[in-house]
Amino acid sequence: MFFLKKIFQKKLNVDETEDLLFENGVEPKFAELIISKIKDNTSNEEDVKKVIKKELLTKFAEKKFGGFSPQSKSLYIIAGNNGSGKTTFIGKFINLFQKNGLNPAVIAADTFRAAAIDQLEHFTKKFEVPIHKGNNMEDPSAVIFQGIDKMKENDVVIIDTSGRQHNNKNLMAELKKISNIISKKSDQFNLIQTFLTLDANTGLASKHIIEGFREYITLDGIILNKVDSNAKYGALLTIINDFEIPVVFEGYGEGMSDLREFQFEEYLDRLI
Ligand SMILES: Nc1nc2c(ncn2[C@@H]2O[C@H](COP(=O)(O)OP(=O)(O)OP(=O)(O)O)[C@@H](O)[C@H]2O)c(=O)[nH]1
Ligand SMILES: [Mg+2]
Repeated sequence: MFFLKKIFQKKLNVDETEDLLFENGVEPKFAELIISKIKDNTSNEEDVKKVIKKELLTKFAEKKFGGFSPQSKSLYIIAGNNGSGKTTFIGKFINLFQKNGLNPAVIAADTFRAAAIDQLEHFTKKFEVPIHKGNNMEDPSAVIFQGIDKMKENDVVIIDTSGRQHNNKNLMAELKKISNIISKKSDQFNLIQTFLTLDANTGLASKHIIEGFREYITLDGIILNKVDSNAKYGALLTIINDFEIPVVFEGYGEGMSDLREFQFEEYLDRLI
């Protein structure tokens, strides 16, 4: 992050600049674009920043970002790789809905690990929101089906799913089943969305994760977590470029307020 400052302060040459950009998750084609702008405007860091920002803002002008508006009768499925920050995001998400005067409820569809439910319950107790949980090893779809019926009084239903690798066919099929079950309840909701959580440290490998999940379910938004701890923030340029899935939120810490709606220009300000 803030790579231009490093390039100017340390007076990096082209090779060193390239290395720095790659370490930040910037893929070669964007690194080339950035380096060409640095070469054209060697004198002033602020000017270079403006030129690069302008170029990227123009390039991504058609893309959709953020666009989140809390509303009643909505359901969110939170899916993603192991440890990508699903459950923590749900804590932050509950907080956000409550701040907007809505009363969310949670379904714990991760029935594989008791610890996963404990972790989620920590948040539901903290915010005093209802949680529906199944028994150990119960079919997550069945848990969700029952949970939705129990939560008719709640404005928002948030579903925590177990971590899964995108190339695990059984677990991905299970996710598809979850998605199908929920579509049977669609008359109860005005909005049903599936968010994919990504760990910012995953960098460009996130492309494969997105592709893997997309093979099985429709993804309505990306949540990029752990941007506070990451050295690969630049990979988001590629994710935005290659997919038509809006990046909706960024998680930037473990605290319940460490969540912001994604804004592309702010992102560029932090990255460059
Ligand atoms: N620094 C930082 N840590 C985070 C962030 N989000 C989550 N974490 C941490 O990352 C670890 C994994 O987060 P979880 O929320 O448990 O991830 P998960 O996707 O639910 O994990 P599984 O259910 O095991 O697949 C925890 O130690 C969190 O505290 C973030 O935005 N920044
Ligand atoms: Mg979890």
